[in-house]
Amino acid sequence: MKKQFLILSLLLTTDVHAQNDISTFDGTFVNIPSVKVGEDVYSNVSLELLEDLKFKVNGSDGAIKTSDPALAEFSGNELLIRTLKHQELIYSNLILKYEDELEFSFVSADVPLMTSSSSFENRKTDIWIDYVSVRDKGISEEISKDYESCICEYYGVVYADFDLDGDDDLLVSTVWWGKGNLSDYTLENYRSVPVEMYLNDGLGNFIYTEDLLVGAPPLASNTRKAITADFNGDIFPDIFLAETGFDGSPFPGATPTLIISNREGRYQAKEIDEQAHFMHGAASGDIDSDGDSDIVAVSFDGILLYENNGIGEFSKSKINYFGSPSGIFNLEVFDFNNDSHLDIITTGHYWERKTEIVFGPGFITGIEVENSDMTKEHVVNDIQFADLDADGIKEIIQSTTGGEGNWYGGAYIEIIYFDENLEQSGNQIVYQDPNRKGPIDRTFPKWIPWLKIADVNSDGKLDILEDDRHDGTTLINNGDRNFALSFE
Ligand SMILES: [Ca+2]
Ligand SMILES: [Ca+2]
Ligand SMILES: [Ca+2]
Ligand SMILES: [Ca+2]
Repeated sequence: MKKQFLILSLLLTTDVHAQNDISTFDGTFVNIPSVKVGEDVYSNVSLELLEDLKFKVNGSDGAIKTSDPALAEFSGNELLIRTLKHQELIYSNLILKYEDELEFSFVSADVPLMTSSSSFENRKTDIWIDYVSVRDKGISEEISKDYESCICEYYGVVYADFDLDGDDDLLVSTVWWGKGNLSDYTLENYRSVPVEMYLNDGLGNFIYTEDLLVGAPPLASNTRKAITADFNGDIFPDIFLAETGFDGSPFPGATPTLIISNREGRYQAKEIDEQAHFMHGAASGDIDSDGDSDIVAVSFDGILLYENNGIGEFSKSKINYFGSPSGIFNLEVFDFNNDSHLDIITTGHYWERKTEIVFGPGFITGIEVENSDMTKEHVVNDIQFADLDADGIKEIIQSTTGGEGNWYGGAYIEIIYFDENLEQSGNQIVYQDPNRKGPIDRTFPKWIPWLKIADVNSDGKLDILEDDRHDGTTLINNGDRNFALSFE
């Protein structure tokens, strides 16, 4: 009996440690590790469920005075519980109204969009927007003035439910290009620029906000790719920016930026690497299968692995397989061979280095991907994976543009087919415009930085879209590997 009790209390202790920083509901009791009441924070507040969605305070471990953020907040009238785990279900923004005699009644709660540990999965969203028009004009003019920048193009766009109200919000990270004609693009003039957060009002409008940020918006240095996953395991989606820094000789690089949530769902920048890297791409996923989201990044210093300890602290190593990173500029992390281990897919200057799929968990073997003759001299900007022809095998869908001699000239979309043994079985160029013009104030969408795979006409078949809706490049999947091109 005694022994059983010991085991039970050990289990409970372990459980409390593991669940330490998340509010839970076990069907009877709500446990909230920290509740802010005025200037006090109460720890381990327990509420018992009574009838009719009423709760009664069951006890707590007492209060300390602290300005630390807390998981819940009591205003005197209402108790706001920001996140709550009940078995596998997650609720957010729970509001309980104070009745009296330490009793509360349930008012409302949200169900947040789920965040995968895979940044590739987190690229998927119902939203399809024009990158430039979604930005708040006042804010882009202010940044443009304060930072002497045209901010005429950008690649850092993340869709995530930052306020956990069930719809995707946006984070946009622009780049500094001076006046835009490169006349003033020097290391001396070069600036980092603030990121912009927009909340979805549920009606398709994106409202600029700094309310979810601790202090001023973080500055970013030429963000080439922005990714999202919940790196610290608190349900709020976090952001990692792969930044190149000044994009010219001597390529000094930049320290990569993590924008991470606290207990109140407010965000701040955190340095996870004191070394500057010229980082052109990144993706995240649970590379080491320990339950958290690790980051793989391509840099001039190699293909880097930032291994997460579960609370958003990372240790860096290099993935030796790739050797010199020369020619590699973009990557994704995806389980290509369906063995439930994530694989790393690298690409970039195809003529220098072919696209490679390197298999996890060991990352000691890989296969090369053959481009069609038309795209062998190209830069591969983005790779997507989807089963477009419904044969149960995923295709690679890639966006390419001109390489040496015709840098970033033209836009192309190519599908690469594989058979059941993962042998490459065909290439298909589904879109090509070598002279694509695009708007005069931007260098894209002359080329296509990001693709989007979605069933845009709701016929059950996945279509290929340009992620930036400005031109709205659309390839409607008619089945049988037949695609019809249109523009929104
Ligand atoms: Ca939202
Ligand atoms: Ca988080
Ligand atoms: Ca991991
Ligand atoms: Ca795999």
